[in-house]
Amino acid sequence: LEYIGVKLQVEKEVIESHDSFRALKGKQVFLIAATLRPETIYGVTNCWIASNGIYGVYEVVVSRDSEKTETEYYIMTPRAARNMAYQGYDAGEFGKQKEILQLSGEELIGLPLKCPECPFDRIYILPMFNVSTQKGTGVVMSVPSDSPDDYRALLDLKEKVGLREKFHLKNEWIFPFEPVPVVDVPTFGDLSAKVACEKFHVRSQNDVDALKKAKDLVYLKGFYEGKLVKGPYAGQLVQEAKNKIKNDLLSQKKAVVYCEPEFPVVSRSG
Ligand code: ZZB
Repeated sequence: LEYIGVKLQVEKEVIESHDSFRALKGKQVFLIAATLRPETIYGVTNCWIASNGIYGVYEVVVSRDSEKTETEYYIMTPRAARNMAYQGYDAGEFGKQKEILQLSGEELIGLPLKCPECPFDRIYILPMFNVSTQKGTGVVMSVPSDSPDDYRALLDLKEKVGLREKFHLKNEWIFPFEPVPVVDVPTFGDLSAKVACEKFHVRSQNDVDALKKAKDLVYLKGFYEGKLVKGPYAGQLVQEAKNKIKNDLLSQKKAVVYCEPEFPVVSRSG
């Protein structure tokens, strides 16, 4: 399975001031969000991680010549880092990942990020129960306009003060962020995740069966009938624009390719 890994940069001030990032002063640090829908990047509102997951910061050589080597630092699960080390994202030796430090999902919550092409200057890392550490990179870009999981999880955080308290979430990380129309789907409109969640009576992010139905429906509709309404390819069908957006992100170094072998995955962390 081939994902696009979107590079969400941890804000420089955080790297300079945060105690756990001492070893990374002056470095470029990115969370790598695995997506199959790169064309929805224009509607990202936040980044999801598994609060009970284990993550690491990994050193990756991105270019090398006789003068100097250029390195970047990627945050993802150890499992994803191992996979990446076999895909040209190693620290200088094929198949070897170099872990700089480990971080718990909980420590990542609330960090501000810069997301390429996204409508907000900064977005925040938030917890979602349906993020699996056994799939992709364990980091997900949230697009509540087009992903039912994201739509419902963001709404849960807005509606449930208990959830915000449990994870010590600040209002400013959540409330300014509303779904942004990106894809228009005939009969569904431009917030298809909301429509699908209402159609299948999804009441919380724990409603996994209803969420699955909602997701299957909008995946199909969005891909075959969806038309972009945001970004440089607005007006084009998703089918036509998807690969152009993917190639733009890759050539502008805003994303990397991330592959993983196909094997049975569990859909929940833990
Ligand atoms: C942005 C996005 C926008 C996504 C959308 C979906 C949709 P699949 O088919 O289940 O493999 N994802 C990636 N990694 C994880 C993870 N570790 N745990 C939970 N979810 C994960 O789906 C791949 C999608 O699942 C990815 O694409 C990512 O969310 C999420 F409008 O990225 B997507 C109808 C779906 N719409």
